[in-house]
Amino acid sequence: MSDPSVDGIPCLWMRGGTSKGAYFLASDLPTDRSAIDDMLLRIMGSPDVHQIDGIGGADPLTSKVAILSPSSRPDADVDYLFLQVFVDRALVSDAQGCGNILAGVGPAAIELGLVSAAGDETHVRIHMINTGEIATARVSTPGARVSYAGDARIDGVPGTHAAVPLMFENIAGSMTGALLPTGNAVDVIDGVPCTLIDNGMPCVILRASDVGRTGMESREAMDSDSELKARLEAIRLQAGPMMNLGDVAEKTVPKMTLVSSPKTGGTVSTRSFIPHRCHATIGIFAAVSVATACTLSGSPAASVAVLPEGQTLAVEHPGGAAEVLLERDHDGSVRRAGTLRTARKLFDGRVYPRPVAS
Ligand code: NQM
Repeated sequence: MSDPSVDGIPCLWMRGGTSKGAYFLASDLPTDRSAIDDMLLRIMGSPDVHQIDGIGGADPLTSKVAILSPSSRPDADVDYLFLQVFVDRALVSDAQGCGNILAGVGPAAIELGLVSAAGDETHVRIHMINTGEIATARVSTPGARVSYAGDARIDGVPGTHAAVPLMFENIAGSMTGALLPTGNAVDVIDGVPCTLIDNGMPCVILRASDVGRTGMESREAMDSDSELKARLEAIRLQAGPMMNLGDVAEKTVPKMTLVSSPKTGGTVSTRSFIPHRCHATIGIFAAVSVATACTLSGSPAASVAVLPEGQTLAVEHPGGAAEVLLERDHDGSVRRAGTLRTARKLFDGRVYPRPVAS
């Protein structure tokens, strides 16, 4: 019988948007979820703040996994399960999706032979198992091969790459059952007005000024602000059950996002906690949820946002801004959302999990 620690497992290491992760075929992994989780911890090098004995990058943004398989649904081409491998704890969570890692799924599905390239641009319909929803990615495939070269630029990633436009439909209530799981645009928790919202990602959105911050603090300043983090965690633990997420002490949702007025001509400025570290940019579904909150009159986000004339909202973050397209119905509700990402294949080979006994 083959021993993965000795023989290795096929693995693509890719950047998806502003995150990095390991992309696997489900057929190359154990079938049992707890065996998968155990193996992923040993692949990433968790639990260890440095992930020194694994391929994880010692940051939640680079300790991510996509597992791909042939689609189980007629309206999709590929199934994508996202798993967040905790850095410093022996935990693997499927309690959220990831729109940045999603950007690599279309290219990876073609590279791994799950989807055939069709013309210069291949549309890949992705069933996101975590939320049960479908995303469509457009992948550049000149000559029937994935091309990562192009002139698209996203903030948080140096240089330019092939664009991977992503579109989402019906993502409201992705994990909580409703866009506003409490039915309110504003709930007050520990005296702080918050919007508990889920348009692709469960998020708690509050004004930075309501917790005594400007919202322009750097990622590093936010990460060392233990007083703020304790306050946000206390709000988050109360918001979890209110959002139908149960006890969220060991979950990566809801995300906590501080909003303030835009500083560089965008719609709103953010600092997003995912949930215990400040994001270097912002998650894609988190950005869609924040952008949606900006359209809810009376909400903390709407009170600081500057809404554009058109459908594209720029969600500012510590590394620039993420552009979110919101297509709204006559009643103002969001029908479709989208964004533009890039992705790149970084390494294609075999990965060797730490042996079980060591
Ligand atoms: O919200 C980080 C990321 C994410 C998630 C996180 C994401 C999303 O930037 O769709 O992309 O929220 O943990 O990879």
